[in-house]
Amino acid sequence: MHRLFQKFLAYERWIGAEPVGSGNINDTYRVDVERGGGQERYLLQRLNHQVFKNPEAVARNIRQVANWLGDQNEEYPYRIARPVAGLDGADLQRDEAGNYWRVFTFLDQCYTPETAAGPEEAFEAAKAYGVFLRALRDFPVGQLSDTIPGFHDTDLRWTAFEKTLTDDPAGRASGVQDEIARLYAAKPVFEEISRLKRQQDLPLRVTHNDTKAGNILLDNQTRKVVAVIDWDTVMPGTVLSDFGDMVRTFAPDAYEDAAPDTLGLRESVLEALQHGFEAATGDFLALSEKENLALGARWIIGEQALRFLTDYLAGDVYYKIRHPEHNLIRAQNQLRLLDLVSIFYEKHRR
Ligand code: GN1
Ligand code: MG
Repeated sequence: MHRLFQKFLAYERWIGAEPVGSGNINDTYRVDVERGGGQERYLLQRLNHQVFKNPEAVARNIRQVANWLGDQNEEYPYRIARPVAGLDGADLQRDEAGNYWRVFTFLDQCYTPETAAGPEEAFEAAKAYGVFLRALRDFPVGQLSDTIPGFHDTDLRWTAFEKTLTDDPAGRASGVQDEIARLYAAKPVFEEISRLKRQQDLPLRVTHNDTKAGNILLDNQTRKVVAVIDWDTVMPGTVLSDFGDMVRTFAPDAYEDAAPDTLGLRESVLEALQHGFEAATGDFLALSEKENLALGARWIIGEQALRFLTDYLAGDVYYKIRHPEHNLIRAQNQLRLLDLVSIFYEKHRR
């Protein structure tokens, strides 16, 4: 690994590399080196080029967004994990096997709130994701590439699911009939999103598209937001999915791969997310966006169930798994969460 890192920076001594984070796609390491007489820490990451089929587009997007946010001063008060260019000037460097690697500055003394977040942290995190959207609201959206084409295209996701179901390459379809039925029961949510998009009721904005709890860094001491990280999917989209992914990952009382039957919804956290998000975005979002945040939450939870179940049926080709039923448990967990969130919004109709 040190040979690879040498393509990015000249240093005196390699101290070591440790895997960090809980990403399902890329491989991430913390690297310590001695450089210029002191110890320095970086983030080294292999970008999964099966998932991100155009790695250069990802790197270009991230550069542009980092430059833009870096220029925003108090409009964007958070730290930026900046891409570190290689010695040849390119952000991406290849290894012998053809993998793509990149380096970012490391943000130290932080933690991700994942399931431990209380309402205060959830409020801060939702505000930060909102400030991120706000600071990018005038960014020329056409300058960003779709790093994963059709990433939140609900029609495309359903087509992929139904094709995998028909092909049944792993012979798993007969065992998941209940989950399939539950997904079909949620289809009206997806259709409503499709309809809003078709009618162009949702402005196309620069969105983050992976606003999970694990992509917020909080300060170990102050518990305030230090940074919004993982910009691989920052691209044109709708804010509904950014709100939705927050609800999906902050509001449940356990991880997305926890046993579904004991999963609970933390209503105070969900409400804090709503308030935090509105505090940052209330002055620029369109009414069609504000009115459909709850729909966004149900959509993204349903979509995630669909994606996990598709991957289970496909034989686990997309997400990293730790055991054969991992994707199935994840799908069941998301289906259960969808029920809980739908009941919540039914109760608290605005
Ligand atoms: C993946 O790798 P990570 O954790 O950043 C996925 C997200 C999913 C998430 C589910 C590019 O994100 O869309 O919501 O797993 N990223 C991609 O945990 O597919
Ligand atoms: Mg990600």
